[in-house]
Amino acid sequence: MPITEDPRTGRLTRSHHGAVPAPEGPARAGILHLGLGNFHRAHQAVYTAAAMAAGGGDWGIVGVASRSRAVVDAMRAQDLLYSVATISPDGTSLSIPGVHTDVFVAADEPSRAVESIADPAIRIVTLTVTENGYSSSPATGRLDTADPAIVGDLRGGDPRSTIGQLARGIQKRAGSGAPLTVLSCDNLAANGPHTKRLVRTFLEELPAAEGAEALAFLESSVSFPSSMVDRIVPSTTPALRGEVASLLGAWDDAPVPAEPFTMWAIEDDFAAGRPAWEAGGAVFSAEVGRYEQMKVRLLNGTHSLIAYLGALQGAETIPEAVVRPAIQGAARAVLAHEYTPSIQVPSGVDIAEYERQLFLRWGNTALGHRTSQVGTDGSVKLRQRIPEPALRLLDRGETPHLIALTVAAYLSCIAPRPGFDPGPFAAAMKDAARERLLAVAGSARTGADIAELSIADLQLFGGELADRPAFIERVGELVDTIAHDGVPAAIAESVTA
Ligand code: CS2
Repeated sequence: MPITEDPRTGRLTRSHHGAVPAPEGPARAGILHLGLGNFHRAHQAVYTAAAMAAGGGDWGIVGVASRSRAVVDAMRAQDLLYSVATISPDGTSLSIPGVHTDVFVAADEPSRAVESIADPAIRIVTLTVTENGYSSSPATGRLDTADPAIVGDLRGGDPRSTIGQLARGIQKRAGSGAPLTVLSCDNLAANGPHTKRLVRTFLEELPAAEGAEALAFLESSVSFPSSMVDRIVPSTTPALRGEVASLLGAWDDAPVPAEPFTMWAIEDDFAAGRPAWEAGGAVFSAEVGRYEQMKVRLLNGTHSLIAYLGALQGAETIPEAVVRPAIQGAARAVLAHEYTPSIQVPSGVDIAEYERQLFLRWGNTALGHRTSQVGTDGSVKLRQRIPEPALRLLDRGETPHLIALTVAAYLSCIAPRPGFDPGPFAAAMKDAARERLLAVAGSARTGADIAELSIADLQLFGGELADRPAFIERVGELVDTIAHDGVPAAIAESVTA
């Protein structure tokens, strides 16, 4: 029987008293957050709660969901509260951040995001809109001015894209001149300058009479610090709601599961103040670029490899995948030979310890992080994770065998050749490029065709890898090995190559 709300205990609200009390919450908002997903609720919200507990300040958060109503409805019915369930094999503990002052769905209140960005009381706009949410072209990394949402937002009216919302909000805010910080918290390299470049291009695309003031204001008064965020946060399941209800003694319709590990490295460049996030353990550093590379390659790049190989081998979750000796061997090899040598380790970080932690984190069986979740949106995620370390080896005349295996496993999951069944967990991966890739796979005779069409013709991993025949050839061979001889053979070939 599904576990549902119990009328005797009722919903989580501000008057909830129990082992985990509901906090009072901030009176005023200073932050607008775009992307009210689980990650934000278990990461920035938790740091903000710690910051306000330690140092006060008007740093309440207005959370904006782009389309999805479920979390907004649940939080509204719960005085804007929800619990974070920190899950390890030793057990689950709950906390209630309680830092939101309002939440809304952008599609339901189409002008509100722009109005809020323009409101001088809002001093920081934070973003977790995923790699997919930046409207940048995978081939060039620049604003995709052919993207229908961007085309519409440039034309006028209430913007739908994140970059359109930011640019139109900044345009409106220029009138008051109140400085603003835009803080990207997505897994993108140099996410601060990247976001700024996209917003600037949007404003430059407007007629000069419309964009000039906003462009001047952007340069003088809006800062875009980079940040590296890290915490494994799966989706919410019905089982989690049941477990939380019994621990909390109240029904929470929108709890978030998260691992115990959490990290946030931020460049300290805030135009209008900031919360004391260091109270929650955030690191303010001039080396955020190094932190980003370390995280996006070592954690995320290897995560993708584990997810695609795991799904192809019938593993539903990351811990089920990484416990398999062959997959674990591939993960260790990609770290040792391809990712770790490509980074500059931030000062004070013990890289051997960081890698040891990665395997403990991936192995967290209680968390049940799904391979299909990590494998989703590979076309945009891999673009961030693989090109630079692959190019570094190719430039030295070496082949990045395990990065090639990552791409081959991805293509085998998303665009299987006719006759190859990648299994249900691969089928559950969502990807905006799936249809285009499937069209390619349908006419492909060999792995080489699929590799050529996706990497060179579609430039799925950027323009530079599109020009590297050695890499494309290796990916093609591995697609064939996976289809003919299976995943273990492809791993064995790549690890010993
Ligand atoms: C994962 C990330 O889904 C994915 O692609 O690699 O969401 C990962 O769990 C987080 O970046 C961890 O901080």
